Amino acid sequence: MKFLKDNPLGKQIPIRQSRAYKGKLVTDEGTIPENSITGTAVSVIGNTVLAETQTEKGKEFIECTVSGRVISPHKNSTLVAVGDVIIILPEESPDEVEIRKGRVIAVEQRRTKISRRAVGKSTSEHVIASNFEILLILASTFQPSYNKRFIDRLIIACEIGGVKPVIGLNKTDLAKDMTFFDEDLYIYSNIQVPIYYFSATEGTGIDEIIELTKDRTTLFFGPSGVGKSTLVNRLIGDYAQRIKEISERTQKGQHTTSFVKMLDLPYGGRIIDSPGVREFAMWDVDKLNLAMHYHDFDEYYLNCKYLPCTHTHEPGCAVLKALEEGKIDAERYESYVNILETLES
Ligand SMILES: Nc1nc2c(ncn2[C@@H]2O[C@H](COP(=O)(O)OP(=O)(O)OP(=O)(O)O)[C@@H](O)[C@H]2O)c(=O)[nH]1
Ligand SMILES: [Zn+2]
Repeated sequence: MKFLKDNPLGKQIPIRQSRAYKGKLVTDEGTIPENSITGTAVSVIGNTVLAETQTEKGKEFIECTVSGRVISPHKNSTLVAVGDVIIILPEESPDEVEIRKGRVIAVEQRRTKISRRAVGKSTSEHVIASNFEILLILASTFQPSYNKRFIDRLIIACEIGGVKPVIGLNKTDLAKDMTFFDEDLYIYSNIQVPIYYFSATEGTGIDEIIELTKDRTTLFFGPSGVGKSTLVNRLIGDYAQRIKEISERTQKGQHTTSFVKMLDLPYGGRIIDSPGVREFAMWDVDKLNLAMHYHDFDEYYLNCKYLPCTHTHEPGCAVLKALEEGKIDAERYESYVNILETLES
């Protein structure tokens, strides 16, 4: 317990360190028992975490519960997210059990992450996954068609979370004319977001996806129907099915049809597969710093006459001027205003 020194009453008052999180006690510090082990959360369903650890026998999965007291540096945030490095206290179990059980006692600081605002709660962070390098924003040419505002939100979340965004446009086999997409997505190459064109069913462009994901951890994210499962199966095949079965068996009774999970790639590296998502409420962005995440506005926003400027109605706004002159893409500006309107401060 930390104590506050030199308080006006002349005696020591303990600083409140603990926070409650869905019935669990979350604290900043504590002691880690010697027999604990370190693992990575590969799937999280409710209070059950499937963790992967390295033992002398190789890779081992441990089915963990999250209960009681958990030591975590993260405040108002998801307690355990896929990708988190966790400290586990394993239960005593006979050697022959297929999957040992344990309890999550601590979560380490996240190196990178993708977060959105938790549904219905404007003050808490929902971490979709952590400790990975690339976000592959999946889109398709057709059924469903993509939404650039959604893509823009994810690009901002990447910048905040320290992750590199990449766009993957699937179902190129359905497109008669790819020049439309080249032009429509041109703005992203301009702001250094690479675009990968591929067809998960035909196999075209898959070598480039393999090269991109090799020896790294990549989160696959996009709306339902873009072909995420088809792509994952093409890259991994049987292994994806096996991890799904293990997760479903150990985490029985829970809603297992759609959950975030980390999978090994047979050629090295890992992917984090996530269920189809359409909505993405911004986390950790406010009205005054939003424009800084639109790098195509970089040249202009510091030249506005009045600062701070929201670039919506202010006289002498350099962003509005650039928009009028066609130097800023109208859809990108619309997407900026669209996010701005959802922010409370
Ligand atoms: N023509 C074409 N169809 C594709 C391609 N990739 C996927 N599909 C089809 O698109 C549909 C959706 O594919 P899924 O892989 O199930 O999509 P998903 O993103 O996993 O969707 P959810 O499971 O709902 O999250 C299926 O009918 C696939 O066969 C592609 O490259 N070309
Ligand atoms: Zn302005």
